Amino acid sequence: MVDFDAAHAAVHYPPDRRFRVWIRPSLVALGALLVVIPVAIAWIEMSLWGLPTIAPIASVNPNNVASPHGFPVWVRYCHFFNFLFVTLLIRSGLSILADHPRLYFNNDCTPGSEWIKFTPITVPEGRLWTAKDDARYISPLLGTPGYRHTVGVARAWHFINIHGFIITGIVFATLLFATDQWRRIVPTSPVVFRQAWNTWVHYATFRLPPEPNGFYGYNALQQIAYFAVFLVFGPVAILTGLAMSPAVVNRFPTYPRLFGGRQSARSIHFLTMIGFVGFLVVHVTLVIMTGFARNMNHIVMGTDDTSPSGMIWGFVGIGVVVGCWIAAHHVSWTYPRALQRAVKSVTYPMQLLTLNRLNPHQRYRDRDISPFFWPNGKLPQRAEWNTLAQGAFQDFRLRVDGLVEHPVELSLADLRRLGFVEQITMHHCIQGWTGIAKWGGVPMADLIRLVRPLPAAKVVAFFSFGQSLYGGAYYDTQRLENVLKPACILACEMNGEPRTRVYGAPLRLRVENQLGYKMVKWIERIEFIESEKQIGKGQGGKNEDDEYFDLLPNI
Ligand SMILES: Nc1nc2c(c(=O)[nH]1)N[C@H]1C(S)=C(S)[C@@H](COP(=O)(O)O)O[C@H]1N2
Ligand SMILES: [Mo]
Repeated sequence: MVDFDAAHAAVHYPPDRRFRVWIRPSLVALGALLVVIPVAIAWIEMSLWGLPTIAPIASVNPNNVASPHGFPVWVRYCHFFNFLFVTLLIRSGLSILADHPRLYFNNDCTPGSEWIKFTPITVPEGRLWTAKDDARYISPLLGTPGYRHTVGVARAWHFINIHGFIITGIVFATLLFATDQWRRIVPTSPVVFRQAWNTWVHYATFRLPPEPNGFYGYNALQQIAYFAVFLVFGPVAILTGLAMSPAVVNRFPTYPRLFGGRQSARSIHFLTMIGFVGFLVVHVTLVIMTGFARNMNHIVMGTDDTSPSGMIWGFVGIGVVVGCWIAAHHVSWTYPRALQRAVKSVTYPMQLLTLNRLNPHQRYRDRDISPFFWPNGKLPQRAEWNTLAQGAFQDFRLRVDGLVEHPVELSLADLRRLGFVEQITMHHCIQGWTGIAKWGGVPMADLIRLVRPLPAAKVVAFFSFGQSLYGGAYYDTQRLENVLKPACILACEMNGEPRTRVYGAPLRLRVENQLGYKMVKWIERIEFIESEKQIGKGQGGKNEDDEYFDLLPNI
C-alpha cells in the first residue's frame, strides 16, 4: 500500500472530498423539541419559583468519610484505558461509517430512506452505482485510518479496541460491585432524580449549581450521567455491535429485532457513539470549569488537593492517547499486512470456536424481500462473459476441479438437475448495508457429493469472470465445512428471476454466516485446494489480499 498505483491513488486521494450531513427534517424537529422542551420548562420554573435549592442528601453527597469516596487506583486506570479504547473505537467506527455513509431504520437500505446521511450524493439512476462508489473520504485527523474505503483496516482497529473496551468494562464492573464504590454512581434513591432535575434547572439557565467535592460525592445529574455512560451506552454499544454480525443475525433473526432490526441496531450503535461524544464534551467542560487542578488530582493521582501534578500527568496521559492514534495511523499505512495477521491470529481461532459454529437459520418471508438491493463489484468486462451473457449462459460450463476424485464441467441445466433450493436471507456487506432477497440455486453440498473432494481438500476457491477494484480476477475462498452448511448455495436466481447480470450471473455464491465479499459473483470456476495460502497473495481472497479484510468474517 505504500506505492500507490492509479487505482489506489483514486482511493487515497479521491477528487471528490465534499462532506455534507443531511438529517431527515422531521427528526431535526424532534431533536430540537427534545432539547427545547426541558430548557423551556427549566426557564419557566426558574422565573416563576426561582432557582430550586439543592440540599445535600446523604446518599448523593455524603461529604462524610464513612461513605465510599476517593478514586482507587483501579478506577483511575480504568478511566485512562477507557478513554484510550473509546476514542480509538470512535475513530475507527467513523472510518467504517464513511464506507457506507447512510443510516436507516429499515433493513433494505433503499437510497432516499435514510434518516441521516454523510454524503452530498444522491444515488444516480440509470447507471450502475455500487456501494463502493458510494464510500466517502474521511480525514485521517478524524478517522482511523481515515481516507476512502479503508474499511478492512478500520475494522482491525475496531476489533482490537473492542477487546480492550470489554476487558476494561469487566474489570471496572467487577471491582465496582466488589467494593462499595458502586454507591457513587448507581442512583439508589428517587431523591437523586429530583435533585438531578434541580441541577438541570441551574445548568439550563446558565448557572452553576453548588458543586460537591467530587472526591466525596457527585452532583445528582453527574451521577446519572456516569451511570448512563457505564451501564447504558457501553452495554448497548456492545449488544448492537453483535446485532450486526451476519452469523448471529442469520442464526437468530429475532435478536436484531430487539433493536428494531439490523439497520436500526446499526443506527443505535451510531447513536451510542454520539452519546459518548456528547458526554465527553460536557464532562471535559465541567471538569475544567469546576476546579481543574483539583479534579485532575482526583482522577489521575487519587489525591484531593490543588497541586499541579494531576494536570501534568493528565496531559502526559492525553499525549499517550494521541500518540496511540498516530501510531495506529502509521501502522495502518506502513504495516497493514502485519496488522491484518496480528488481528487474525486472535480472531480466526476465536471465530472458529464461536460464531462460525452457528448454522444459518433464517425465517424471512416473501414480504420481507427488499425493494432495493445495493450492488457491489465491477461487471465483468471479458469478451467471453459478454458472449455467454448474450446467449443467456446456455453455453456456460462451470468447471469444478482441483483436489477432487471426479472433476466436472456442468451447464446451468446440469446444475439444476443436481438440486435446487430457495432461501430468503439477509445479506450483510462489510460496508454496513444489508438487503433481504430470495436466492435460488443448487446447494454446494450436492455439488460436493458429486465431485467427491480428496481428504487433502480443505478449502474451496471460487474464481470470478469479474475484475476486482485494484485489478486481477476477483476470487475468494471458503473452508470446506462452511460450504457444507445448509444455506450455502450456488445461486442462479434472485427473487425468482433468472440470471440478473448485476447480481452475479451466471452463478454467485451464497454463504449466509459471513459478509458479502465472501460471496463471489459471476463465478467462472471452482477449485478444491489444500490451503488458501496457495493462491493470490495467500490471504484467502481478493479483498483479503488487497484491502486487508478478514479471512473469516462472522461479524
Ligand atoms: N466477482 C465479484 N464478486 C463480488 C464482489 C466483487 O467485487 N466482485 N463484491 C462482493 C461484495 S463486497 C458484496 S457486498 C457482494 C454484493 O452482492 P450484490 O451486488 O448482489 O449486492 O458481492 C460480493 N461479490
Ligand atoms: Mo461488500
